[in-house]
Amino acid sequence: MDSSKDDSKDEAHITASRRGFLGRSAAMGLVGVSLGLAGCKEDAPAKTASAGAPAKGAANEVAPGQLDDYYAFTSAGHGGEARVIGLPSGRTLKRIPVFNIDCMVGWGITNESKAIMGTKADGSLKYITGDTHHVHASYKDGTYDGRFMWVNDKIHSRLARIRMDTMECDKIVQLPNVMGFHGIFPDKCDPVDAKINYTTRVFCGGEFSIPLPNDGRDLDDPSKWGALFSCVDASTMEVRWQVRVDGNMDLVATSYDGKFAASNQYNTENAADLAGMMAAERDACVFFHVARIEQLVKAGKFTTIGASKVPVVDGRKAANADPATAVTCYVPVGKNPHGVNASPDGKYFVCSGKLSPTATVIDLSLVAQWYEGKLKQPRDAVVAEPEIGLGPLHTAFDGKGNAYTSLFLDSQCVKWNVAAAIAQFKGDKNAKVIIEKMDVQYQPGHNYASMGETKEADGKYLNSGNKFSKDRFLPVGPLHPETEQLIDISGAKMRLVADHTAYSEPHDGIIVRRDIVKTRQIYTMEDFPNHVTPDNAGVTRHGNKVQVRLMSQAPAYSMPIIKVKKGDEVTLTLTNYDKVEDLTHGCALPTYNINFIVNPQETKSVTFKADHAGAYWLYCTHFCHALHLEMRSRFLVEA
Ligand code: CUK
Ligand code: CUA
Ligand code: CA
Repeated sequence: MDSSKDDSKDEAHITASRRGFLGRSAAMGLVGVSLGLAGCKEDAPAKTASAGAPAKGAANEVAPGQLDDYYAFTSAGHGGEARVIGLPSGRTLKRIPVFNIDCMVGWGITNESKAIMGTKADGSLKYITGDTHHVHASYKDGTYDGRFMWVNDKIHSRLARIRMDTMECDKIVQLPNVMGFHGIFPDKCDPVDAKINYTTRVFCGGEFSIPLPNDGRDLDDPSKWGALFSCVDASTMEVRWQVRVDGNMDLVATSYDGKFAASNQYNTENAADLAGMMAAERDACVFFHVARIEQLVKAGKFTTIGASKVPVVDGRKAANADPATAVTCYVPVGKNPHGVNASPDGKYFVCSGKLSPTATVIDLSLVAQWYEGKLKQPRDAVVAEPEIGLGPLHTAFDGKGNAYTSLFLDSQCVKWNVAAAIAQFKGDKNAKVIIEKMDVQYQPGHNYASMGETKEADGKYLNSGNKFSKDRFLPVGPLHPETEQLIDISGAKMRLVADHTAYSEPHDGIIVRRDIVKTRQIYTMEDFPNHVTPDNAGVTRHGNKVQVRLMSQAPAYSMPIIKVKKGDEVTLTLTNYDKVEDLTHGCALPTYNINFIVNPQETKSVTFKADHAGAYWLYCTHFCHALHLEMRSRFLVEA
């Protein structure tokens, strides 16, 4: 069944928001949009699902016992984690805690995870919240190499790295002097040494302007505030350098040759309020010349900000007017753009207008020409600007020359042809730019295609991450889940093949072919320096500091009785001696907030004060054996 145009009520709402959007000033338009959403909720029939029933013999069918073809790695918004989903089935495979506390695995509870997350002087976590928007993986030869993923934290401006073999976070770094760290993208090649054809840098866009340094100065004068673009070393996870820009930075994209990173800017006005941020007719996509920035850093031509030692290069417009020395190039794009995406042929970046119904196509070779003094104006690097629909946000690619842009206000996905858009821009009136518009349910944010951000874009699936599911699922109280809609893009027409629920609120994600991901099933005990051995297992005391070294092997812990004294500072270390795949044990200690798991051959530890006298059953939480319930020890705290 075709998914389009059979929900008249929703159509009425879309028309209303269209009117609201176009018929008044831009500011009023936004008000119209939000009213439109509220109205829509009341209008929508609660019990009948609307358009878009999957075709018979659904293309997402993965029979019981069969494995998916793709992994989707997604962000989780203010849930603070990352997620792993199998596609096309939509099966949730894993939640990877990153900036959030997760008592299933003990993330934020064990000493090892706390060390990664960062602690205060008293050992408690520095932050317990996170806001992840963008997940991107490491590259080699223009495609994923299965080593790492990175995810941003918008609240506290942190970048986390996730190992793809264990799918666990192993490092987190905080960006100095940055607030609202939003877009990220790994580089795909070194800008100077083409032999380094793999990811060695991760670029991070800072969205909010703040006083630099943010120590109480200039509070009443936002015109003095600024935003920084940061480069993080992919292996050490240290911040290498930063660039101060005019305006803000939203999303980030990188070129396949490593020469450029770019970020779209919706606030070139440098405004501090809504009306001001929408004042200009055009905003920009700022292109960073990576090699020149690193030359300046090497030559010592940088400043530092406050207590941070990270080199900061000036990328503001006034300092970068001369193409011969510039490190930034501001290419004008449609009003308040959202999203910048690189086409898999390596030629173009596409910025969506958000407040303009257009997408701006920028030719990277022309940006390079501007830097060489061969192009008059940065705006001459724009080679197409097709009208594609209302509220365009993010663009995905199929590797066959087509782009798929999410249209938030129209609740649609528009498929358009990049070459046709360029021809139309040059004056070809017969160019057929828009190929198809498909309704999605509803208000899409990010979309992403299978392998779409690599040279191996395969044009099989597109995921539309929709911000409102409304009537698509059983209601579960005031907060509905979101919809991830899987669209088959392999044929001439787009075909909706599945609705998957998503717990609020994922933003960006990537779809990776399963053969690229090589996971590890059993840890190596020696990789944990604190692993417990039969020789050092037991209880040892130094003053009031007590080490409890415990081993697990189904269905028992190595000590049936553990005795400490009230007031002791206890460090409990647990090594899982089971070697069978998936034979994981848990460790919970009532009253003391201890709750974590140890996978086969893994070691974890916790430190706590034994401040309550009594008997506490230390028990296994993870079903491991027929005698799982019997797997417990007496933890005795003497008064
Ligand atoms: S942003 Cu979420 S819909 Cu943070 Cu990538 Cu566009
Ligand atoms: Cu060990 Cu359950
Ligand atoms: Ca603007």
